[in-house]
Amino acid sequence: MDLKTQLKELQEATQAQLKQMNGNHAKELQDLRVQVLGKKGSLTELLKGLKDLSNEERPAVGKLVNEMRDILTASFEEQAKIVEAAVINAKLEAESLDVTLPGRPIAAGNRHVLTQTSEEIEDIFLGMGYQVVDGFEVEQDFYNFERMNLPKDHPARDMQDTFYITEEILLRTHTSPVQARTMDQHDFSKGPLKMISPGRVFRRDTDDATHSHQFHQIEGLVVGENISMADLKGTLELISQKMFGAERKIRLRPSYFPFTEPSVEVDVSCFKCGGDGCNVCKKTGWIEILGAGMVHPQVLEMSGVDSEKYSGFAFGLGQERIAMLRYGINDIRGFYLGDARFSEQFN
Ligand code: FA5
Repeated sequence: MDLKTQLKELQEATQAQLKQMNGNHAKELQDLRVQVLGKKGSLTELLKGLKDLSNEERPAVGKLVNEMRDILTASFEEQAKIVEAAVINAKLEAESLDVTLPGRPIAAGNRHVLTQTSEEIEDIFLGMGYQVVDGFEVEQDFYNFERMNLPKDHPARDMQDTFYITEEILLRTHTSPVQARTMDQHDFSKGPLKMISPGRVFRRDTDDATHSHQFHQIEGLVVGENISMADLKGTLELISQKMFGAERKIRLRPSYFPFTEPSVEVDVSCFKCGGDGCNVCKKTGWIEILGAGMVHPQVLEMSGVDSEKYSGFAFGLGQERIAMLRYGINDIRGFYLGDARFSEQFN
């Protein structure tokens, strides 16, 4: 085969190979360029044949070789552009956003079941003209105990094992100190005091299914003229019916708190069995929900309230207890784990 034909064939074969290359062949393109146009490539190899040509033929074929090199170089450049564009397009396609796709839903949280419970109870009391008051979680021994008629060394302090910060400062063991603080502020000549105070309290209790070292209470206090035990009973009956169903009854049992006299434990008729006895009410037909009583005259007097003229009732309910009964939650620790699967059930 003469040199001209070999050159022609090399051109055709190279261009045919180039045509097939796309974005996946960037490396092959480079290899082929070296193979054909490189220092030790096919074209250089063919050029060695020039020396065998006659003096007349050599210039024409030499010119042809140069033209061929230009043509092939141009072909390589053209194909390199195509391959490069294909590589860029493939990248863009892989990274591109389809703005017509529906958005991913953002997981919305919901209010904690304890927050829901306290807001529901707050709503009921706000509807009856109560104010909602905040208290201090870090409290003085003075308000937590002494103003609640529990002087130092009073044996009833043992009922509320306490986290002390100093001898005089502690984490409050109940929401009752808010009673003293609000009575101190209230002007009784302008009307009765009606308040509730929800919040967190702390006790050195051992955690188990029904006890936690921190839990939530809602304190209630009404002080005015002619406030009687009947008012307390009516109020508690109403709250029980709102929280546990219209047919609920309540029962008051004698109890003891140093800051109320008389004191009662309040039971609500079982919402599961209606009072016949079941596993929820431990076969008694009744479920204990809170402690309450008539405010002790001593507690009124310590706030400068005339106990001859004014009387009042107070109650303190455990929020976890109410939520556990309502929703059939059998372990109090579930409230504090921060597990979304727990919270989602009460959405
Ligand atoms: C009191 O704390 C009184 N201050 C309540 C009170 C207020 C009585 C006003 C009279 C007048 P007690 O210690 O029983 O009472 O607690 C009230 C409620 O808190 C209990 O019925 C219970 O539901 C809840 N509770 C008590 N200890 C724990 C605990 N460790 N974990 C979870 N809940 C608790």
